[in-house]
Amino acid sequence: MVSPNPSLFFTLLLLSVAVASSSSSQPNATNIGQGYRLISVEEAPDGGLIGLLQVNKKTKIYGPDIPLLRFYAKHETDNRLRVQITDATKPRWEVPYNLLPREQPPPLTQSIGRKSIKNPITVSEYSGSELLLSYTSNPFTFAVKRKSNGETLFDTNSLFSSLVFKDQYLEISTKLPKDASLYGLGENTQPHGIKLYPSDPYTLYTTDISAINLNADLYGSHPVYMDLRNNGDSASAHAVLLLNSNGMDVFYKGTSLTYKVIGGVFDFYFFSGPSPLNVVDQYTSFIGRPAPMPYWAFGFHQCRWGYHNLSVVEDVVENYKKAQIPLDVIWNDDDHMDGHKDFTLNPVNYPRPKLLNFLDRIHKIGMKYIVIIDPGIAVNSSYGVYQRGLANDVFIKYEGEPFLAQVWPGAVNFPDFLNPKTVSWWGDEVRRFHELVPVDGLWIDMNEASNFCSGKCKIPKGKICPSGTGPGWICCLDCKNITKTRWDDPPYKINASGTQVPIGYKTIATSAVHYNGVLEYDAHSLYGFSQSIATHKALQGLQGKRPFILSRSTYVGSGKYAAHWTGDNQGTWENLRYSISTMLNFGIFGVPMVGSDICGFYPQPTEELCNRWIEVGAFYPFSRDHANYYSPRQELYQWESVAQSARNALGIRYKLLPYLYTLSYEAHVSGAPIARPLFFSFPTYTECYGLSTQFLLGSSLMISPVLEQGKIQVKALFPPGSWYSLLDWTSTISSKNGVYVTLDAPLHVVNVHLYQNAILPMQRGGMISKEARTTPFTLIVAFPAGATQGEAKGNLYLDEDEQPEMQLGNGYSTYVDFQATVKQGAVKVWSEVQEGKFALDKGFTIEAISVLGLDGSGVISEVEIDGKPLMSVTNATVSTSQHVHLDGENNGESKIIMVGLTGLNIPVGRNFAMTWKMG
Ligand code: MIG
Repeated sequence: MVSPNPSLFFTLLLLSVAVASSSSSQPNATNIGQGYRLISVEEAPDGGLIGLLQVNKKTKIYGPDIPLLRFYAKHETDNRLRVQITDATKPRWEVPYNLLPREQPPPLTQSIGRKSIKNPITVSEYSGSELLLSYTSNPFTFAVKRKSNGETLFDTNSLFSSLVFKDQYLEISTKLPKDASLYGLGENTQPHGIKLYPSDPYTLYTTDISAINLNADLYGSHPVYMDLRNNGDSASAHAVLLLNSNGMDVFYKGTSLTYKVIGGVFDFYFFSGPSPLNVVDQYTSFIGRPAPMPYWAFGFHQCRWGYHNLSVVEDVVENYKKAQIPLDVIWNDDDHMDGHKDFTLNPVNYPRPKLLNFLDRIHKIGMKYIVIIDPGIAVNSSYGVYQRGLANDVFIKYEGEPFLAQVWPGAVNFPDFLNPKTVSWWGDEVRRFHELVPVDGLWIDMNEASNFCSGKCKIPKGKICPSGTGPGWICCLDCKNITKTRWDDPPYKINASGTQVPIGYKTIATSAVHYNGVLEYDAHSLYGFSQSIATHKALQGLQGKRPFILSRSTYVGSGKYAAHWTGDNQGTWENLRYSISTMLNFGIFGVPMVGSDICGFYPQPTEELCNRWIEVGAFYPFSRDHANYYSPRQELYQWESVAQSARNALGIRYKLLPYLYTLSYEAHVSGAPIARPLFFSFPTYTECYGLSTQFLLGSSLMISPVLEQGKIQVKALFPPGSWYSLLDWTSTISSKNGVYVTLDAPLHVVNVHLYQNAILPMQRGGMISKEARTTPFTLIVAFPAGATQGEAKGNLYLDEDEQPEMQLGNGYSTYVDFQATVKQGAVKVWSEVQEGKFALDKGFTIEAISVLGLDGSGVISEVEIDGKPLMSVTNATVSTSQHVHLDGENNGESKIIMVGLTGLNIPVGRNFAMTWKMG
């Protein structure tokens, strides 16, 4: 041994001091071992690959190394590769297979690889799909390549970090090319917009800290990212999921990404894309397709904390009507409850007979009613829900007793949704409540889970804890910190709450125990997910309807059961901007039904901000105005100017409902997000990779809102091609290479543009979705501006929207493909209908068709429908108009023609074809 050079030693010492005093107080966690070596490998009985890994040199940092690991890889489909690394000798915690159904790896008893590795530097390959796996033996590293273009997607062969696998600390890194654009890793509020920014750790651990905390571990956990790379003329996207529910820090440094996870296993799933839509399709086919949503869920929702009694609620509904602002769903926060207890009604403020009468009235016109439920069940011997819970032994335990916490009703216990008995008890409580109050959906809040206390608590003797709002959130139980176990005080501290608080802070103690001995330490981030599944099951069992659930906490797979809102935001311009990025991320997470509290939760928005917010919020997939107890009232009618903006923006939304609903069908069958970043439609157009101030609904409708105070113009990016303004269809912007254009945007105006090659089905709109959906359709057909050749496509899905399934083939749905072509002046617009019976029975008709972007003099001839002259159709009229078309790049102007056909009466449920000639 050479003794260290004293001056070098001194420098090292200084360095380590510098590291220790930097933002993280942890020891520098890189290079803490020398990794593992592959000692044997063989083909698994299921066609996968199994290898054994032996640790190279043991270290004690963060606990002893697990000496022998099993490495398992499998091409599960042509576009999905799984790579799992776990202890070779005993099972470790994994996301339960019943919560997230998926293939099981071979049992560990089969893991003794027989073919021993002779040459320690072999690079071997395991192929079989678009994703190629290669690995090195010593140190063991693996890489995933795309077969078709040789691109390396993931590569753990890193100079600065080797594979580390301890009981409570797992580390692995991948290299990334400098120009990769990454999206995902949430839930967090990203000040830099949707594209991940090399910065602080992205910490994933479900936590009730308000959404105003930037870059912190918010309500949900989604350890998945999409990586989009541009190769000049083409681009390709893939996704990487680390299926692990333990707390983790993910460090994205631009050219590398390092996972530091405090438990479970490495279970990577690679999805090959190559388009962003392919990626979400592959991802949701694995984690579960987004839940079907009832039609009314796309209407506007009004909520608030602090509707003190039923008259206030009735008044809100009445005022929406008076102000002629659409409203589908009215919500109650915990104000309807008796002493803040779940599944109860306050007999004074929400007397049941009056509430039932109110619900009867609103249900008759098609409106819906949703209330909140918190997971904490009041500890109260005269409360039936609690009594039955105790009798069925449904609660999470600590030292053999139900774990005691405090939320709004005071002392509470938390149901353990991993326990099948809890799931049936919960179903029964939901059913009983539904008999008491026929709610149309449930809002599950505080399910991170949120607790006003920390540690082990007792009900204080001789002290009455306040319940409810105000002082209700101050912990009043007698609590002791729990630090004695390694679950409460793990060796590696994730950046919990953005400040490295203990992981049991204001939640369930991490040494508490679930069903079958599962530790809260492992299952923490699954709480809201497991509650969503139980609630979904409960609601589905009632009346056989399509459930609507809104959940604050989410995990991988939550979208199959629930919608999500982004939690407690602020009424500020920054928060309006952040809402777009979070919404777009949730589309990638497979939770497309998402929105933020419109006008902000707290504090009070300015009037101008609320105007602009409804102009964005009218295009959130889930569109709800919600406010805090302590905020002044902020229903859209509270300001005349906001009411006007709401009438305009929600007016557009209600005309677009058939489009939104069709998008929700696409989401359900293929995972396609409803609200999407622009790069989903323009993956090779790098200018839009980080764009977070505009977004698309579906593939073709672009929203370019005002997001800054005092602005009456907005500078918007228009990707290559032609765009038509929805305001009047007459202004067009087009460019060959994409262009920024400054648009007028007075206070009441939000700019929405339709892209070329699209056919948009619209209806007349209305005040309630139920009535809007019976109105006749107009088809907007958008060709490339002035092109002599072009085509356009669109589709429409209709069904009996409260049936549990959303699919064709059930006898209560219709699907229509709309198509159009223009070729040397000959225009054809037609439809191909599948299962037209539903649309015919309902009497849906098309009353008008507008065709945009045509070339010619404006005179048209030989108009025919289904081979007969149009004039034989009563009331049909044909009009043409000339419009100025702006070439955004050359500031040139040209004329284009719009053809309008009105007075039509074409059944949606039957194929039609319409043709004419442009003069
Ligand atoms: O600690 O139910 O995010 O939307 O109004 C607050 C009261 C509890 C948090 C939710 C918010 C809701 C509030 N809840």
